[in-house]
Amino acid sequence: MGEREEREQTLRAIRRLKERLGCELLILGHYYQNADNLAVADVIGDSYQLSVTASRSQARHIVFCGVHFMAESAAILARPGQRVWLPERAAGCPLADMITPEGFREAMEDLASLWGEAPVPVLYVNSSAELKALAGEAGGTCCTSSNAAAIAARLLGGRRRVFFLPDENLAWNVAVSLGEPAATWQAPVSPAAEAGRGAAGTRAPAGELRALRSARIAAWRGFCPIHQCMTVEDVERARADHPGCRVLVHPECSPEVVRRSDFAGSTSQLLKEAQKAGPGSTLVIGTETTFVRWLAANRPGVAIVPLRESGCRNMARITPEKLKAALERLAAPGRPGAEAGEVTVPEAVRSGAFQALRRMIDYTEGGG
Ligand code: CIZ
Repeated sequence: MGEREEREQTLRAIRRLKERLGCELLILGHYYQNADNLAVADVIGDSYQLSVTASRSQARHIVFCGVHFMAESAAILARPGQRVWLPERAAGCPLADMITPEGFREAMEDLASLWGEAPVPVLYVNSSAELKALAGEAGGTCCTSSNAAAIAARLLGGRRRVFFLPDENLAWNVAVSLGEPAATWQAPVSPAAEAGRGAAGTRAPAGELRALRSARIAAWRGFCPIHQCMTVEDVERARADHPGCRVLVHPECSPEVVRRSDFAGSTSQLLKEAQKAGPGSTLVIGTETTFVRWLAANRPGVAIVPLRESGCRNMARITPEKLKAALERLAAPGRPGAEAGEVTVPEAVRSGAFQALRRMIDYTEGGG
């Protein structure tokens, strides 16, 4: 059997399983998923849209075609009795792994002493449930790239200083868009360690420390490898290769790349820009390649090309075969458990994490 025929067969099997499971099942597909998974998903969206959909769904089984933190967010927001499944456990997020609870606590304490007030943590949803719980318990909120600037503006307008984490580029891009002073937080080095390195005894050059003291936005030093690799040279090359093109990038790209682009926005905002583009126009898009190709396939008449080939390997782990296997386990008699890819969050973590996600949704939907 050819590859295409095999794929068609898998998709037919998925559709049969969906029919069997009926309204018990909801398949969520993130925009970075392969086109086959998106073709069988019930709802397609970015992580914010999908977490809101999950929170409103009545389905008993939510199968998340995305990465672990997204399924975890759905599990945090789930109603009693709802269960969330990830077809491949190893689908993680390197950015989410760039901050630990210890790092969070250390930075929060240090900023509180530098600023003379506790910062409000604004935690990107690309983070673990444990981090979300810490942010929620500290009075903070989650954000995504589609609402980060609005949430920061609201908090800063209430005269609070914010600590954005873990994506440094997003933090700086928000600060630039709001015209707010920002600085990246660095871990203090103990005097003993400094002495061992023969350094002068401060943790950062005095200028950097001054900048941090007067900043209203502090950033954690994390990055998304998919977007971090996009460069100013890529933008210049795109303009030379496609005269008259518009360059659209994701705000996880560096501020230099954003400054040289025509538009920066979240995945769903990039989609809207592509939908608005006139026939015959050319868009060069700096974000995850699978998504850019999906946009190109769904927007005939507009030339859409990636700024740079940069695919998310973790998203690609959720193949149609793995999705089919996950549905087979749900449709089989008996009760599937953790070994079948269930994503659960302990209650002690869930309550704080729920607060952080709920604040984001309330701020964004106008209820908070
Ligand atoms: O939050 C998401 O879904 C991602 C990964 C990016 C975005 O901009 O929506």
